[in-house]
Amino acid sequence: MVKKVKRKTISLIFIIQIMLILIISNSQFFASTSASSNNITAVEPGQSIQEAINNAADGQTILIKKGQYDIEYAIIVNKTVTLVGEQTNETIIDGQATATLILSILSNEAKIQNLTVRNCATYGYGIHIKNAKKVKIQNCNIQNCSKGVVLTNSTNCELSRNLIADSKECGIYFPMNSSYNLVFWNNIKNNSQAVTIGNINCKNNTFYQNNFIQNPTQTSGFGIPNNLWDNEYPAGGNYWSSYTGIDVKNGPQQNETGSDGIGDESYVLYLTAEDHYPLMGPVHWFLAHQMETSSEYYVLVSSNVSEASNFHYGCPDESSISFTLTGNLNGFCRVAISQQLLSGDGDSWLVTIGTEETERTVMLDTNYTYICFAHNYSTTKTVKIQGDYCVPEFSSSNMLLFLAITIIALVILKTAKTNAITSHRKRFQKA
Ligand SMILES: [Ca+2]
Repeated sequence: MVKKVKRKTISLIFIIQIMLILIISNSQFFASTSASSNNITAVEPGQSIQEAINNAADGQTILIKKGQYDIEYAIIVNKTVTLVGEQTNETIIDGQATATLILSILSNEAKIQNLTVRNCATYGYGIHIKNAKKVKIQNCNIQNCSKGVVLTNSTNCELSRNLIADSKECGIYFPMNSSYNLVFWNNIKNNSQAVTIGNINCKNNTFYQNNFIQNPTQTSGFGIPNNLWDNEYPAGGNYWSSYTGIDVKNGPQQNETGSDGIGDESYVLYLTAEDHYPLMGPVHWFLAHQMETSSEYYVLVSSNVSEASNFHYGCPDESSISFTLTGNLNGFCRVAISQQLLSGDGDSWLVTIGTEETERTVMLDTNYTYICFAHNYSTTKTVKIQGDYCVPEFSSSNMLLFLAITIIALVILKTAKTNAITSHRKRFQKA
């Protein structure tokens, strides 16, 4: 009898654990389906994005389906909502050269993701963040406006992974009182001026690991010197297509022998401002792994002569990443890997190009490992970088849940066993 109960309970533990594994592995699916019924509303071409915002509650996500949305007047985001396009290049909000503003962001912690915002009227703004904090603009294309993104009296906002291009006046504009904003991993391209900081009361905004490409004026305005144009060493500053320096030294002072993918001389901006660590090659960022919506892990590849593509994250089969380099292959490559994604024991990192192991230098800061190596090949090659540990399959919260369920199951087993022994004894005593 006791054995029977025990077997039954062990089966129960296994069933619970298998169910748990299935739930964890499908957690994103469950999250998205439950969210779609409660927290996500969708807008399709022909419907009004403004109406969806008006009907939304704070915290809601508005999914904008692929297609073109022509507008005449600004869409006003006055709630803490997330506007997310289905696909950046194919989800287009078009000002038809008549809208003087396309997206007006007035609310704290609003998020704009995966949208193309384009074609403002003369002197028009693409996105204007006004009197707001902690707004995020991510993975958007902002094109063909007079000013691409404007921040007025706004702090702690984040612009990342955007393309800001073809602005008649400037790509990013800080007219007044906007401080402590972060601008990183953006392509800022073909704008008359890339960044204009008009007022000295715009301070401590940090610009790093952006690609400033073919902007006739990279930076302008009296506020430029009050802001930060690099993220120290070894994270570095930005890629400037107009930088002409060389790279044969490394270290925080750039006085040690050997290149590191960072220009040996500062890039001098407007007035006294400098990017102390200009990158020698444009940065490509790859989303390597997404555990939960809040945990995204990136790898950045920067090369002075080659294009990186076909990115692959090898976990859990092996603790590695790989990518292909094409183009003129006689140059260097600098790879930044999130330490939460992939880490190594001290100097154990292994870099292979094709099948050959190559020399590399390894540097660390709080969040990233920076690996630099030269490549000197005439054909397209696959680069593989191997560390020791990759991000585990279960997040810590899931592990705790797993542990809790196991403990509960063990308690059930123990209770069932005790009950079985007690009833067996009672029956024995009666007999
Ligand atoms: Ca250097």
